[in-house]
Amino acid sequence: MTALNFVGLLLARIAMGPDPDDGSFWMPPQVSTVARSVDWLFNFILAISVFFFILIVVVMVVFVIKYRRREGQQAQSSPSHNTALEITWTVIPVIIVIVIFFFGFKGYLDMATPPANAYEILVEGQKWKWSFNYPNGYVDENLHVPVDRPVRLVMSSADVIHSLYVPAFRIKQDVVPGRYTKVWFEATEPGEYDLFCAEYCGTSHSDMLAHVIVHPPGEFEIWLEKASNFLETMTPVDAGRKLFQVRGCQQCHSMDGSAKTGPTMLGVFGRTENMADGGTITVDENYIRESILEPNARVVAGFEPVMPTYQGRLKDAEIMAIIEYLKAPAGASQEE
Ligand code: HEC
Ligand SMILES: [Cu+2]
Repeated sequence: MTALNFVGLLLARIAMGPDPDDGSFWMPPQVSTVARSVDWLFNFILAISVFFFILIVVVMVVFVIKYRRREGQQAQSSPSHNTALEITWTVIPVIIVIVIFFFGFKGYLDMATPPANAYEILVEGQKWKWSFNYPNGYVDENLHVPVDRPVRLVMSSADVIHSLYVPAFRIKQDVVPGRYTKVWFEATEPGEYDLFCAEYCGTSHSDMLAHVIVHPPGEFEIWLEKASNFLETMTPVDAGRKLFQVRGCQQCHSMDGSAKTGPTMLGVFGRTENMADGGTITVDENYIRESILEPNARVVAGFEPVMPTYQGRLKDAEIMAIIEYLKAPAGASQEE
């Protein structure tokens, strides 16, 4: 974005004025039960900082001018001590800091303690894709939730540290390999919101995006039911294409012949591949299955062994669908 564009956008934004649905000038809309108190504390700290910044700078400038060194005047030795002044500038900040701590800690406790009846969704971060695992086993690339119902996310990472961030909900939580982290929220307004990875996690970190879809009352269950049936309602090739996209394969494997982090999947089936150990293989169903479940068993020459295992994460029927997709002629593969 050029500087001029940016200024243009900024002016347009100011001209539009405040729009409650759209958030404030620098804040996204408030769409969770905690958003209001987070913003309140943020604005409180901001106001205090602005107040003291102006106070200190103004006093500094006044003093610099008033007490500057002048021709023919002797510098005076400064008084060593002013008890009243020192107590004042200690006590006032202590009180402010205690108030900030009180509201910050109270907000933290609210955000760290999910209600017992929260709906649980398992989240997995991997380079560079989020997967959201619903209680019936269905996995989606976006976070779908019902409105006005507490939702708890239990999160882990397949590789490096990621961080789940939903600005409209004012929640952010690291997602760490080898342990589970949790975060919860209750969405207050149906709609579609952004979800980001907020921890730099490598080459395509900035592509690690998803949507949060907050469903109006009653519609979440209908969506889940319909979405979960994709293996029955789609052809294996279509289901495989969906899985290839939703489960993050396409972040590392292109369908256009170019190599990314992993080899291209264009025409992979039947291809003769040189392996890192010097041997060769011909790609068939069993080899693809092995590559998905034990990616490091045989590594393709020229690539790093960085593919995460999908053991326990993809069902047999899903692996079958992916194989069918990779077998399909290029035309079928390239369709969106
Ligand atoms: C983080 C990047 C990454 C992700 C995500 C990933 N892969 Fe891979 N994949 C690789 C790399 C790198 C290789 C080559 C090294 C190796 O063989 O382990 C590879 C190898 C393969 C191979 C063997 C290819 C050949 O030419 O012999 C297949 C098949 C494969 N992946 C399928 C998949 C599928 C299906 C998914 C999704 C379910 C997936 N990969 C997800 C990085 C990834
Ligand atoms: Cu990430």
